[in-house]
Amino acid sequence: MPRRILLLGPPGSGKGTQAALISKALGIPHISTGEMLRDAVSAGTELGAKAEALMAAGDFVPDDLVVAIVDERLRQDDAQSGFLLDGFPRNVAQAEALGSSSAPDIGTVILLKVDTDEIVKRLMKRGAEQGRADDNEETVRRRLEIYQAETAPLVEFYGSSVLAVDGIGTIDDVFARVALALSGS
Ligand code: B4P
Repeated sequence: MPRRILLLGPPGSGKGTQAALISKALGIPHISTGEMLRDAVSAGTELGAKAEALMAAGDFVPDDLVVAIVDERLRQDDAQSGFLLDGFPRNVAQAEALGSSSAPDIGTVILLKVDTDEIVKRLMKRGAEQGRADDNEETVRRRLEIYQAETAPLVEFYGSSVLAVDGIGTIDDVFARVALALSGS
C-alpha cells in the first residue's frame, strides 16, 4: 500500500475528515495546510497575520509561505516513512515545488468527488456549528471558483496516479471506498 498519499477535492468534500481516518489506519502523519494555517492564525504568528484575511475571504495564502511550511514539516522524522497531504498542493506551482522537494514521490492521489449543492450544505452546517470565518455562502462560492480554476488542473497534472472516489454517503461509506482504492493501488 502506498505511503505517500495526497488527498484532492473541493472544499467541503471531506478531505480533512477522511485524512484523519486514513492517517490512523496507515500510521502515517496527516499534514493539513489548512490546519497549520489556522493554528498560525490562532497563535498570532507572523504567518498567521499574513494568512488571516486571505483565508477569511476564501483566497489562497501565497505559495511561497505554504510551500515553506510544508517543506519544513516534511523534513520532520515522522514523515520519513510516509505521509498524507491534505489540502496541499492547491495549484500547479505548489505541485511543482513538492516535486522538487526532499520528498517528491507521491504514490497515490485520492480525488474525493462531491457536487456543489452537497458542498454548500455541509459547509453551511459547519459554519453554523463551529463558526469558521470562511464557511459562509459567499466565501464558499469563491472557494469553489478558485478550486475549479487553480486546483482542478492537478487531476491532469497527476494523471494516472489519481484515483477518483465518490465522496457522497456516510463518512464510513466514503472511508470504505477510499480504503478499497488504496488497497488496489
Ligand atoms: P482547508 O482547511 O483545506 O479547508 P477545506 O478545503 O474547506 O477542506 P476541509 O478539510 O476543511 O473540509 P472537509 O472536506 O474535511 O483550507 C482552508 C483555507 O486555508 C483555504 O481556503 C485557503 O485559504 C487556505 N489554504 C489551505 N491550504 C492551502 C494551500 N495549499 N495553499 C494556499 N492556501 C491554502 O469537511 C467539510 C465538512 O463536511 C465538515 O464539517 C465535515 O464534518 C463534513 N463532512 C465530511 N465528510 C462528510 C460526509 N461524508 N457526509 C456529510 N458531511 C461530511
